[in-house]
Amino acid sequence: MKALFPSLNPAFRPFKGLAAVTALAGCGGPFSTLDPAGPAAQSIATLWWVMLAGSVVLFGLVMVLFGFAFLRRHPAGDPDRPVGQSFVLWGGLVMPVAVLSALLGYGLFMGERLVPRPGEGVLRVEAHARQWQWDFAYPDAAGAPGTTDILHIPAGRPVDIHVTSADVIHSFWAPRLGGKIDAIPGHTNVIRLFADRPGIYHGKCSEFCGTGHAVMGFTVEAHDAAAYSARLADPRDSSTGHGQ
Ligand SMILES: [Cu+2]
Repeated sequence: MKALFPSLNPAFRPFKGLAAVTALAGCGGPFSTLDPAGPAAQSIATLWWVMLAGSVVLFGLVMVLFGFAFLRRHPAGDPDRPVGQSFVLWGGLVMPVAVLSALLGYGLFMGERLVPRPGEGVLRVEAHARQWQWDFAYPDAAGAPGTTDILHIPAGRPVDIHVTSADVIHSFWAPRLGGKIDAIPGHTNVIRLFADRPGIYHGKCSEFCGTGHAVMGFTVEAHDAAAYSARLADPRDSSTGHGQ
């Protein structure tokens, strides 16, 4: 940094560390998409890294061409002849179309893999959003009481969350376990979660839904198979973890 910015005012030096911390703050923590705990979240993290690499490559190529445009001179003896038509064609059209098409194709391929499709062993859970909490129901576990703001899932097994809302639009998001999906009144959307290991994971409403939006969080508890059945059978689990 010192070689790049030799004249940096000493008054601004403390902010270099602050800028680095700010830039890296989103890379960790319980809501980090870059710390996946299952295959769906892993696909999203991989897609993010590929998109970042693609954008860095494209930015680098544009900067090279930008510098090249400054250094290039008019052909000798013909100052009126337009310069760089092929340069504009290849650098301004062909290159970005090729790079962006590759990224688009990869994004569509990865997005297709995240679509929940009927399959063996997929568990169904219902998530009902309302201002400002999440109610979960377990229709595949007969007699299991519902839970509020705590979602129980088995680890090592795909779980389809059928998401809807009782009032306004919310959005269901457990970043370490999968993507996000809107909770829409009168409509049900489905998203598939998968936790590799038992553990505690965190989720949030990710669509502004009113004054309580900031505390509209939930916890996902992933259990091994035996513990999952035991937890759902225990009525004391219908507890409230509102605001977590
Ligand atoms: Cu919200």
